[in-house]
Amino acid sequence: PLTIFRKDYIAPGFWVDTVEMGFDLDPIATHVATRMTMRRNHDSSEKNLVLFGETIKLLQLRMNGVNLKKSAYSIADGKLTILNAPDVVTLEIETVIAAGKNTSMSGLYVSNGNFFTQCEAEGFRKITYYPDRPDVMGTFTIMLRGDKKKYPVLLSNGNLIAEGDLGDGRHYATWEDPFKKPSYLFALVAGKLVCQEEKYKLKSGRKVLLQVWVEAGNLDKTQHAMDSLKNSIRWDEERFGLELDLDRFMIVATSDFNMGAMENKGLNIFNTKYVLANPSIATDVDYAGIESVVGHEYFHNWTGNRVTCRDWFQLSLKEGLTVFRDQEFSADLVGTETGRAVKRIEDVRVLRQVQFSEDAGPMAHPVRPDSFVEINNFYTVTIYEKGAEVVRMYYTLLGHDGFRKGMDLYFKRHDGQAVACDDFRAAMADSSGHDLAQFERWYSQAGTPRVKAETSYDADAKIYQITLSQTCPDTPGQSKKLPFHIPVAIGLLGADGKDLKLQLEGQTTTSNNTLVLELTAESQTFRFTGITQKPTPSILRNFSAPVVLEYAYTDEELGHLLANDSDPFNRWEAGQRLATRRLVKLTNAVQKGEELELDAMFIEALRATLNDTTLDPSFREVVLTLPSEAMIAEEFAVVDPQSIHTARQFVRASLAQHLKSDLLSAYENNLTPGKYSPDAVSAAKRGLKNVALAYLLAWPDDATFMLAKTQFDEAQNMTDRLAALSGLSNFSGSAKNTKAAAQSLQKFYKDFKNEALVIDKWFMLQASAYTCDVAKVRELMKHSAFTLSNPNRARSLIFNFCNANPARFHAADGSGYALWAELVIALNKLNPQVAARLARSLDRWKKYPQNLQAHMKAALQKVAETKKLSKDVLEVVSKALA
Ligand code: B3K
Ligand code: ZN
Repeated sequence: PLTIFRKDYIAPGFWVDTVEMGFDLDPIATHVATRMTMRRNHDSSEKNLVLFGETIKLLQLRMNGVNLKKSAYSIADGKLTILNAPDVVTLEIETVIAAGKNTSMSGLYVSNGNFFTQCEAEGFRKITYYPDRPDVMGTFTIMLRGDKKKYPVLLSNGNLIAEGDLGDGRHYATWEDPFKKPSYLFALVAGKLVCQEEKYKLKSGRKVLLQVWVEAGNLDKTQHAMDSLKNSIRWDEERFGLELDLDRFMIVATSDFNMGAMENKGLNIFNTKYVLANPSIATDVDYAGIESVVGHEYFHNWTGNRVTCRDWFQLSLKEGLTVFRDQEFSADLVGTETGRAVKRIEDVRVLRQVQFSEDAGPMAHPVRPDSFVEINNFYTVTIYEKGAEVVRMYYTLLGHDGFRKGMDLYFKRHDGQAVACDDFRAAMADSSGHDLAQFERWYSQAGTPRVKAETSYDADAKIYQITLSQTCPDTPGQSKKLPFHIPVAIGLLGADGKDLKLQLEGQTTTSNNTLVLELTAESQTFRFTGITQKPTPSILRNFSAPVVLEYAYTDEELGHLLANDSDPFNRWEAGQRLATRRLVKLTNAVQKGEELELDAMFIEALRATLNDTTLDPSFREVVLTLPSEAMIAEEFAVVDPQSIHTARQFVRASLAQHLKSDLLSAYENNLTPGKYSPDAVSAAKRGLKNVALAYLLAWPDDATFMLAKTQFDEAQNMTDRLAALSGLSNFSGSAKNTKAAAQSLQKFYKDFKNEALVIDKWFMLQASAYTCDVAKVRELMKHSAFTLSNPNRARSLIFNFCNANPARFHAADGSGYALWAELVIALNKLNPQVAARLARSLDRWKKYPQNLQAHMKAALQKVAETKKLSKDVLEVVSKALA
């Protein structure tokens, strides 16, 4: 398939001014009539008028009032090219779409009898022929026509300017979006929906209409999304001075959606998973997820919609920045310093576990890629989460106010434009005077940099010296990386655990706690003066850069940091380092058949944290949570998933055994009786209590079993119910109790069989349990509630098994990979985007032992050789095999 290169960017040959469209909605054949006015871009080397179109039938094409003869244009490879078009053009196009048969969930499609669209990145071309690229922006007026009974609600972007009856059982609605936008932000929704709505007063006093649209029966689950939307609007006003620019803002939920949500102008379309919540179906994690995704899509209204991307290589311009904004939004809403740190820890966990792994695999790409085959494959953790880290580094380098000035300049310069990552960097540099030239490499070079620290202390001179050196591994197509501009936030702890005063030799700036060092060379030495005792360094505070930090800490130093560091992130990090060290050693011991033992130092360090009631429960929870099996795998050149699992289970059981009474008290002391509330304080208590419960079940007896069983039976909310069920379904105790656990699982299904999002959890929980092997997955696939064609359901069972149950997925006989290949091939026919996501589960196949590699390679080849493979899947598997 064709590779598209960033260097080949050419400005569009024609601009679009206005677009008028009429839709006659019908699942079998939706007719779309489009009229658009265009004018030549004299600055472009593209002389032809080029439109894109895919999977649609062209009925008519008129230019400036005249039907175009077949000889006046050509259609090939998804492009319609009109030769010798005049400078000013009105095009009229009539197309037909078989929306009811569109299982790709891109373009116009039908879900539960309702129409939805998904146009990012290139779905609009499945609706009409159009210059479907983000740098072409037009003003859209949309008329929707459809059966009154089947499609009582007709929605599109912007403002409703007319509606009425058509007399033939149909009705119409006309929508006008006052802002020019690229086609990827177009949306329509039509069908049977109901809404919760509210008039909301902006800071400026202007009133706007907010709506959350769902299927009938779900109106008891929209309040949290509405609250999150109002919080988002207020936060963007307060933190960035950005106001909602529309009179009406709508969120619509659909259960068939390829990703989380989509920021279409004024008409955000959401996966139900990120809208619907009430205490009986949603967990604390779900509530937090809804808040952050509602925020994310809302924040796109400025970072993405008002200022958009020139081309898809610049995707991180809007995604990295908007993820940074939603992370800050969630952190600000929690409010406390520890709350912020815990949010940071959760975000860094995802980055390390998923993005670092992507960066080390065959799909590694820079934050601003140089090429792609299928753009939908590049909505990645690198573009999103690493992109957010890159934005966060500006924030760290320029400070709170400096960053805000940069944002202000960015909007001042680029409102209404389609721009590039370099334009954002220029705004940050020009507004602050900070030299950010070398910072460009964060956009152009892939791979996770490694920063090595070495220290020495000169007691006589009272100088503490730290040498930082950086390297970055080769990635596909890139070797010999140049040094990055890396902010390294550092503090030095004295023996009493307090921060020492920092003064860099030859510099005037001092700090009572943290200084940000700027590492720009391959290796640099920094000298702190006036240091009267040998300190313990706290390096990369708050994870100031997306790098791997290597420093030869002793266990004593880590214990000191875990007990005292004023930077809660590094306090947590110290605990993780202690744990990782032990997990690696124990994994090796498992492989050698040696006896396993957990040392007292580690157990006591965790006991102290668990019992320290001055610490926020959410912080104690994250310290107590061991690195995941996937994180431990990253420590090995050759990964042995079974041994990792055994070692980790051993550590969990040992901790449970030694900390039993402490865990029981943590459980008892963090109950949240009374009415459920998803607020941070109650959620933190539930989190700690449920982590304690999970540990207790790792060293089970009848009493802990009963504790879990009772929690399950009597739970007043989904957080507690699911946590108990998860503990029970991972339970390995007496036969009688195991049977009771299985009954709980059945009861859960019966109680919630009409709540799709809960049934997703039911599949998810089973798929990721160690008790679930390949045969069990196959059995679950036959369950009447399972279907591959709903992405949420496919993800809940299949993706969770392939990605979150490594010890079972990597079965020695290769049966996990055979299942994977079968499902990638099946999904490829239905939904290439979802198939390509699943295809990535074998990315890291070269990290496994020879026998597993052979099975994985065979599975990859089987997929690669499949006929009619989408370019989505083809790109992923061919890069893996390259
Ligand atoms: N911008 C969309 C993602 C579109 C994915 C297209 N395959 C959601 C978001 O990032 O907010
Ligand atoms: Zn986004």
